[in-house]
Amino acid sequence: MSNICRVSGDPLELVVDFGRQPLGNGFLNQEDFKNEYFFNMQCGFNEKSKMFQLINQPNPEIMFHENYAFFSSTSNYMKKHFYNFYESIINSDYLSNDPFIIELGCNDGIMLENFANNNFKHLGIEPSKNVAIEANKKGVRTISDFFDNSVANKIIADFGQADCFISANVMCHIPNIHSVAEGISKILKTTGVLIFEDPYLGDVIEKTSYDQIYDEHVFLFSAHSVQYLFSNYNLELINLEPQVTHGGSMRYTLAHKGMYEINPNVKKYLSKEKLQGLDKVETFHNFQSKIIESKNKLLDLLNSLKKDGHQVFGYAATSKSTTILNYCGITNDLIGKIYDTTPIKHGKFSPGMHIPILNYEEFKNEKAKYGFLFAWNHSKEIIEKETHYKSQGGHWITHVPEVMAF
Ligand code: JHZ
Repeated sequence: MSNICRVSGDPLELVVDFGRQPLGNGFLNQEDFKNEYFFNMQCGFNEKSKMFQLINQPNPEIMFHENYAFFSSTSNYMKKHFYNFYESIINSDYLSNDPFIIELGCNDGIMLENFANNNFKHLGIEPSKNVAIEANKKGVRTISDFFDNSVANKIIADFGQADCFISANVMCHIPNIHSVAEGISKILKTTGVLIFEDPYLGDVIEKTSYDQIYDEHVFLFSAHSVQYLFSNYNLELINLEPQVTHGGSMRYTLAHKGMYEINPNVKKYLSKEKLQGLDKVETFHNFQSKIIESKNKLLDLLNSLKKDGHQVFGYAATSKSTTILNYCGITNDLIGKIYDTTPIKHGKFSPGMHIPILNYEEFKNEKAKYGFLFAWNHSKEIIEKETHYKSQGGHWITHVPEVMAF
């Protein structure tokens, strides 16, 4: 275990401790219970880099492999979001006449297929082989690799430099971020831009959405920490655009220093972050207290429902649910099953607490009156889809922005 900031190299201060946790996406069969992988999930903060991060993280090969359980295209809303993202790029001033777009962590091609379908020169880089195969099937040219500075050299030699290097919900997964940032700075043309989005630290603190923290998310970024990190490679923040996705994300645009005008949003969000205390370690000690409060309220609610004879089910076996279930110690007498749309998860059990994952098709026969909305970030889409459940007297439970049943 190393408690050194991955960005500044200074010591990290321990701010949040979740104890022993399994892999967020480690859905498993019964015969694998005895060999299940656990690690000590603690978070640290460093006031120099302003980077909130896991103190130790499992090796990438343990998390991202040929059986990786997350396929991006499970949400229609996200498909639309990535189409809009694509449109904003092609309508921007950043592209040359024959632009080359690279996406880091393209998953099953949910974003790049928009470029591929419209004949843009593109390349996806995706370490999980099974999802990379799906992307290639869709006509998205994808290589399966972990991107870093040396892979950047190879891509430049084979394909040339990029106009636009994009990534969504990926950068915050990468521990060797310096090598990635260095690779990006050289892969970008002089006029090239890096545009990426990830769950935003400001939203996580505001909503106490601590379930955004699990093995895969080694960092939770803010404008301050992104600015600090990329300034080492002469890349400057030129825009910040908040997104509603994943419970509150931020889209960061960076370019070689001095190439573009800086949007006023950069100043605005940096000031807002100072007011919120995202640059100060005390904020994160307070965050730990709020997490404990949220956990206690959730357990009170689930225990009182159990006492009243209710059987609660879970809706969507998200990675986030792994943190809630294991940190709160929610056993299958409190939540008996979880419905999910991803075939690879069906018939398996949730990491750590071993709650059975059922095919979403069976949800239509569900009679229970309380369901925990583990995909609270997709609540608009889900509530619209499941009006039937509510109209028959069903209630959703959430812990964001506070614990409640509605
Ligand atoms: P969702 C993943 O997190 C993992 P997760 C990863 N680390 C990351 O950063 C984000 O995504 C981007 C199910 N579902 O999107 C399908 C339903 O069953 O919140 C999936 O199993 N019904 C890469 O897992 C899971 O939810 C539905 O109607 O927390 C995906 O959950 C919907 C919308 C989803 O991401």
